[in-house]
Amino acid sequence: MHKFSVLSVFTLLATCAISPAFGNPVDSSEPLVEARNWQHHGNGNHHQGGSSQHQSGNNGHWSAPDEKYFPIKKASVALRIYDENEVQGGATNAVVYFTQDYEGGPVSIKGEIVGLGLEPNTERGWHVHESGDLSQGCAGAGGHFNPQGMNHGAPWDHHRHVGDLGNFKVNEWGDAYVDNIVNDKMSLMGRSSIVGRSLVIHLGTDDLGKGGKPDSLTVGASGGRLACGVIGALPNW
Ligand SMILES: [Cu+2]
Ligand SMILES: [Zn+2]
Repeated sequence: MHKFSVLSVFTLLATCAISPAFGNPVDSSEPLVEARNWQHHGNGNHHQGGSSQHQSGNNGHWSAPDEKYFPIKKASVALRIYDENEVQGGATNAVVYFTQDYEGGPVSIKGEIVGLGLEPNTERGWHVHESGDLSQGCAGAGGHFNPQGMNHGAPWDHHRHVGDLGNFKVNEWGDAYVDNIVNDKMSLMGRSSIVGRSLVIHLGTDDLGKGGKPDSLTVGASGGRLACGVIGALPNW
């Protein structure tokens, strides 16, 4: 009995000594919570009113504002016609959109490749090229985007460049409308990200690597570069 009461005195003292130590983290966490709430309010008031309010209720942490930007789910490219004498490029109405619903998922492509004066009733090659520097025109786009070090191929080949999109069909008026194109090699984030690289529209038809020409296995013998643009990120809403 005597032993127990000594023990309980010790326990009592120990508890008193420890409890202020427990108090500290609780006190210091208060400003953190305030900062988080402030972050949500700032975001909600300036940009998205209702939906952000809803998210802060569900999450209550930093990730809600990030979801507007990460992962990147949408990107677009406005195409410009370049020629040797006009490095700035001529604006067109041609635009292509890329969407990726989740990281690691396929990229869907749709767009209106119009106003480029394409030869009617043909197929024309297009690819994502490795560089986004078009200060010297489409030549600055470099080679096909090829982070896996493979030969050029068709978009349905396993062995191909990540940037290989094959050909699109040009209608009788010289325009092309592409939709529901799905590519499972390219991405909008990570090692295979096409954001910040360029989309190039060619004057010739891509032989998909099977033409046996000197440049079939590098560029599909697609001919010169008619138009190009830098693929840029879009916010998720
Ligand atoms: Cu190309
Ligand atoms: Zn290629």
